[in-house]
Formats: sequence, C-alpha cells, structure tokens
Amino acid sequence: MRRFVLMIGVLGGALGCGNKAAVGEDAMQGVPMCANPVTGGNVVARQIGRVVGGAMLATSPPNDPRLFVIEQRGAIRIFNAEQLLPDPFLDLSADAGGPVIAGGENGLLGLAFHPQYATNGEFFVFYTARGGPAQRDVVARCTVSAADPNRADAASCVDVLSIPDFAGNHNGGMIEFAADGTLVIGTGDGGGGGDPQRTGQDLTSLLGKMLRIDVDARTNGEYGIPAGNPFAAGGGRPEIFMLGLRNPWRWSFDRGTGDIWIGDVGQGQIEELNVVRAGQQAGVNFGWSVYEGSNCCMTTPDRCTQGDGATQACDTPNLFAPQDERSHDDGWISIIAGQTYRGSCYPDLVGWHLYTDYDQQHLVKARLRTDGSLEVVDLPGPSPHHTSSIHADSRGELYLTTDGGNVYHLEAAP
Ligand SMILES: [Ca+2]
Repeated sequence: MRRFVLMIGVLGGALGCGNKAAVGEDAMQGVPMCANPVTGGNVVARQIGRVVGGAMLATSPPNDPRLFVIEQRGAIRIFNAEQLLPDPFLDLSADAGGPVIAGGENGLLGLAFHPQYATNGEFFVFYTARGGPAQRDVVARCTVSAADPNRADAASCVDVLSIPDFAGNHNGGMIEFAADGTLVIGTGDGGGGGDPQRTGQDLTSLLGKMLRIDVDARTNGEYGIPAGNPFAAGGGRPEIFMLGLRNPWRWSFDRGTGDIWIGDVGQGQIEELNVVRAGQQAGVNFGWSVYEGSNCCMTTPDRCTQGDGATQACDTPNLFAPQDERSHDDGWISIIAGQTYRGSCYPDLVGWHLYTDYDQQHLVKARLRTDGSLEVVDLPGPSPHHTSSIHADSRGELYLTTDGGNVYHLEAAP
C-alpha cells in the first residue's frame, strides 16, 4: 500500500503527498509539485494525527507547508510535517479565558488566512461567543506574533463582525477568501427549527446568508463593502452576497475556477449541494425557507417549517435549485461539503469535489458539467464517521477532520 518515500525532517516531509517527498515547483503558481503522483479515482483516508475534542477544519496560509487545524473548543493547532506541535497557535477557548462558547454546533468554527498573510500576518476566525439574545456569531481579525510564526496572541484579535444569534444551532461558521481577495462568510438561519424568525429570506438580517466583506477597506468599522455586493447601493444589508440558506456548515471555492460549492444542511428531509459558477454568485437565492431542497415548504409544512406555515409561495421567482439532493430516508442527516481537488499528487482526482455526510461513511465525488448539472460518483468507502469538514492546504491537498478530533489526508487509491 505504501509506495511513498519517507522523508520526514527534510523539505519533502512537510510538502509531500502523504509520506511522499515533494520536489520542484510549479513555475505558474509557486505550488510545490509531487515527485511521484499516484493514480486512481478512488479515495482513502490516511490518519495523520488527532487534536483535542472536535476538529472542525484544516487549512493553511498561502504557500505555507504547515497545516492548521481548528479545535472546536477554541484553539488552533499546527501540524508541521505531519507532527502536531505541542502548543496551540492560538487559544480562544474558555479554559484559556477566551471568548469562545463551545459544544453542540457552537465553538471555533472557521479560519481563513489573509491572501497576504506572509507579509501582513493577518488571519480571520469565526466563533460563537456570549452576548446577543442567546449568543453572538463573531468574525475576528487576529495577527500572528512578530517573534514566533507558530504563535498568535488572543489579545491581537479584534471583532470585525458580531452578529446577534437567537439559538445555539445553525451558526454556519465557514469563512474563505475569494479569488478577488474579499472575505466570504457563511451564516446559519439562527437556529431552532423551521426558520422560526424567517431570516433566510430577510434582507435586513445577516443570518441565513453568505456575506462578503472587504477586510482591507475599513470604511464600515473593521471592513468595507465590495462594490459588487447585490445590496451595496440599498435594498438590503450591504454585507449580503447570497441568501436563502439554512445552515451552510461547510462550503468552499474551487481554486481552479472560482466556483462556489455549498452544502446546506436540511431540516427534516433533504440535504442539498449547490454549485454556483464564478461571476454568477452575487444575489443568488437558495430558497430556504421557501424550499427545503426541491420541496416547497408551503405544501410540506410538517417537514419544512414545522407547521408554522411558509410565508412565501412555491412560485417565488429566481430561486436556485440544488444540483445534488440526498434524502434523510437514505440516511443522510447533515451534508458536509468539501473542496475540489487541485493538488498535484493525485492526477485522477483533479477537478473533482469531494464531500460526504456527517452520518455516512463514504465519500462522494462530483464535478460540474457544462450544462450546470453535476456528474456524481458515490465512492465505496468506508470513510471516517462523523466527518466535520474536508478542506485543502496550500498545495490543494485535501484533509478530512472529524468531530472526534481525528485528522486524515485524503489520498488516491485504485
Ligand atoms: Ca444559531
């Protein structure tokens, strides 16, 4: 099984595909290339380590060989050459006196490094905190220590957005920088069940949305409004980028195309995957809570809005229909969208988006056809149970995390 050359402790140890050494560099993108790419269209998960409590996401700064893993309790850990460093990069947990409230769907949920992190040291986190009607959903800007690239001080963090939230569930929590340098933020509908405050379609609420802000223009406190936001000139909160989401727990941009892949966790029946091409994203309405997937809530109230009754008819115009829907009748309960593989280690996986469900133990790969539909392949598995995220490092290599704290590298197999 292991055909890789073990080179821990040298350059390749940090940059390799699995245990494989990486040498050379792609002159176009500055991304290290794998020395010995492995073919195969199947995927296996190889565990590289474990962190404390739930592991919510793995990511890296641009062109940085380290892997940063979020602990739900509020800390960020670093793997260097697949070795876990003993001290956290940042600790915002309650145990450390930090602001994060954790447990259930709460905690430190998102992390994104500024595209110019190498020079400005800025990174952004999304966490749930005390305050608000029940709590707050916070996006904060933090800065790495000037003295130690493996440490950041909690005192460096300042709130960029603080969104009042009325329940402990449906907090979204994923953040990523788009190719144009704007920061995109996914928020849940607030919680409870059945979108009780009807935030999904409410243009005065930041809940149930994809938000987009410019963290380099501080015209609105700690951020500015990108000119292309659909309500930048009025008609809704200017931070809104897309709307009609229930709980976009995990999503990502395809680094090769700029397309966005969003897994929106369903209410009682349907898990949905939405893929929207670059350049067509601003103002897209995914339909919650008019629809759950392709089920209209007005005609299926017990499944969708829990008897409260929908507020908008099924023929609400210009709703985006998901390209993949999975039924709770088939055992799907919470979709975990992942990321499209753009690494160099596994050529047969390039261009395929890998995703799964929290309660499934197999991965799915999909890619967009020219007509906008998806080619979907259910892989045989088994993959790790209770997956919380699938996300790429700086090379485009994909890592799977679980809410048991396990971290895996996804690798091609026959
Ligand atoms: Ca909430």
